[in-house]
Amino acid sequence: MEAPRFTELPSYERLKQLAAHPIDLTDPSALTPERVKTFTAHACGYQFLYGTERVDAKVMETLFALAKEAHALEKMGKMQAGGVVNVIHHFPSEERSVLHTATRDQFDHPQTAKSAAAAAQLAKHEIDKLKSFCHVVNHTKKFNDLVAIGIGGSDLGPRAHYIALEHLLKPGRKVHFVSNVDPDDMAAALKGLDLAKTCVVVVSKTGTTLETQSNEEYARQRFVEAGLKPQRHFISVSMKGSPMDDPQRYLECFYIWDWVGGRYSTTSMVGGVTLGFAFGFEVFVDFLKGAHAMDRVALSENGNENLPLLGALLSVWNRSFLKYPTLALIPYSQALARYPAHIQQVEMESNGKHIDQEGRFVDFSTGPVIWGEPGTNAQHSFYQLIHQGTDIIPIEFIGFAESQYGEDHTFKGTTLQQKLLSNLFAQAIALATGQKNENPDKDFRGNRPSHLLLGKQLTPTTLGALLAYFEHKVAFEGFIWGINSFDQEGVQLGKVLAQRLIDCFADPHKKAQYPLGAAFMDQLGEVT
Ligand code: G6Q
Repeated sequence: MEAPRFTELPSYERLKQLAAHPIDLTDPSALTPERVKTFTAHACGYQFLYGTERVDAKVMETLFALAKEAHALEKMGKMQAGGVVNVIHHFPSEERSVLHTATRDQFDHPQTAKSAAAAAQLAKHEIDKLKSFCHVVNHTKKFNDLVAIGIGGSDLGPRAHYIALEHLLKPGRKVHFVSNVDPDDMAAALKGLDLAKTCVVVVSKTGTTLETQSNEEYARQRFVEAGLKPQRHFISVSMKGSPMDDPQRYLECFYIWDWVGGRYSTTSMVGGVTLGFAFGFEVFVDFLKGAHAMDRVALSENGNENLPLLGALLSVWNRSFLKYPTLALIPYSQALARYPAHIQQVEMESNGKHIDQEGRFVDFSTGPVIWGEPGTNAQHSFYQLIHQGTDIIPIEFIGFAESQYGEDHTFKGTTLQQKLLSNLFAQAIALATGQKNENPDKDFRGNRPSHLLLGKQLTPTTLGALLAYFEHKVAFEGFIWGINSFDQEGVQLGKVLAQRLIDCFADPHKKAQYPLGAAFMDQLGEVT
């Protein structure tokens, strides 16, 4: 029997009606201190404040009913137990388990389901290999620098999380990321490096991504030119049996598996090698612990604790019922400067889908556009549109009570950290309540929703929990919309056409077979 469409779920119509008259946050009696307290949930060291969203108790109750009707929690349970959730019924599809949770299911309450336990065992083997690798690097002092080559899911997560923990860098270590096939990316990364003391990790799940292969060959050539043997400096992270699973070419081969999606791979060796090298093995383990704790929370039936489910429900409310097309992710934390880019991929590649899991074209809007920059910088650039523009942009804020370095300065009676937090809280309030003014240019309409994930400090553990929060939030959205959040067919067409153009560059005679591409290529000759 076919699953009902999202729009056929019993609570859908009720939510549509409720969305016609959401709470007016500009009413002075609406956003009270009591409301802020009531609409707060907490787990894994985070307070989740959503009193500034356009929801009331009735809306929340109905959203939870919607999640129940969509079997969201059962689907999360099935996913973490190794069930085949990456599937489109009635059509050929990837038909796989989705078990990034197994990569960190190494601690308390491990999954007992057979496939999940077997996956966790495989992951453990790689974690043990990483431990030895980190030990050797520490004791031989062989490498100071690591060049990490990879793209998409093999780059964004490791890069964002490396930046997030840079304050913990081991003395003398540094990581340089190369993703773009633009030759300037590699040239800039290698500039000034002592290659004799440099390790290169090539990360590609498939081992066949052209950008990554091209960059690897470029880097290998530079090592050869410097009189060094690349196989003593290069390590790979890839699937068993891929072209990069080759001990002749690599000092070490780490493995991932088809049940870890690229954008969900940060807690596998895709992120592990980079984070372990940079910060030490123990830091990586703490990161895994944090992610695992949030994995457990995502299975909880307690709506006041299950932050990923709560985040997803607010997302579904804003997207499907209030019809807001984008969501800004604004961390008030410089360490999370690249986080929006990573979560942008996690959300947009997962939920940018136009069919549901039954293969039917959807009659509702799926994943929002995700974008963002760190606050307070963002306040001095695009916040004008957020406060007074004609589109309403919901915001997901992230903030921390304490800084990472623990160093600060008092200026005009307050610390920088206090100023940072004041700005964060003020924005959430100002966006919600607005401010009336007779001068329309100074009038703020308010009712611009946001919620805030507030933690004590950004540490390896809270960072792991944050990552898993977003991964599961995105998965819950997909479960509720009834779409497959785990494939990415949408990126294939562009890749295929790019290859046809690459073939035309290699053999200009082929241009005749691809006149449209040739028309673009011909313009190169017109550039002066
Ligand atoms: C992520 C995507 C995609 C992928 C890259 C790199 O979920 O599948 O971003 O990670 O295309 O792929 P490889 O790791 O196979 O090189």
